[in-house]
Amino acid sequence: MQSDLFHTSTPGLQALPLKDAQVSYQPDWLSEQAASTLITQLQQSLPWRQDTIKLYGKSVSIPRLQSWHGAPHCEYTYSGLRMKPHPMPEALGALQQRLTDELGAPFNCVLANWYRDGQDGMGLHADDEPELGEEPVIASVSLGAERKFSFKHLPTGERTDIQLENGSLLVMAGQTQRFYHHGLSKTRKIIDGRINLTFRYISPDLCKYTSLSNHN
Ligand SMILES: O=C(O)CCC(=O)C(=O)O
Repeated sequence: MQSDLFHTSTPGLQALPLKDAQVSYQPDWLSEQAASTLITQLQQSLPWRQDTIKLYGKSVSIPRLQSWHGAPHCEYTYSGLRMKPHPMPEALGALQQRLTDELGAPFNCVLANWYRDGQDGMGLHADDEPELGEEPVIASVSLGAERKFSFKHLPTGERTDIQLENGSLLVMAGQTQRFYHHGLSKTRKIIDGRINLTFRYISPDLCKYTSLSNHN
């Protein structure tokens, strides 16, 4: 369980009022300038791919590009897709170190998602793969176009939407993955791109498990 280590009192991070969850948000974790420079750099340098996953028995292309980076043991599986990590690029390693220092929680891998425009998105899901352990701390950095991010409270179906701004940090911890699904809805109104970086920690002891979760 990582949440005991997580600094909820980190200056700049504000707790969001979501019951049964530990979610906090900082709109300006990176300056606008730093976020704009970084998105261009990552678009040009990461080994982006559009993967195909099995969903309810059918092969479908996921509606975004992605790139998985981290320590060599950090293999990650979702919806039948097994990803071997690329090495952590310097720019992402620097963000990972800053998050570890500020939040007091360890991180050793990152999933980069590139939503090319509003018609790319991610279906509702929980980051509850066994290799992430119980009560994972997930630190999510947003670059580029502002997008609506939704939480669905599983016991009641209640939805909470928040706007994820350029340069923002969203942290999900505690029982968030147990009580909520989260996702990024599609919209025709946005034509600009967005990159999201979700930093996670995979324990070397847990990475042998295979994930059961399904999302597109
Ligand atoms: O793009 C986002 O903000 C969400 C990414 C996400 O939910 C995930 O990587 O599991």
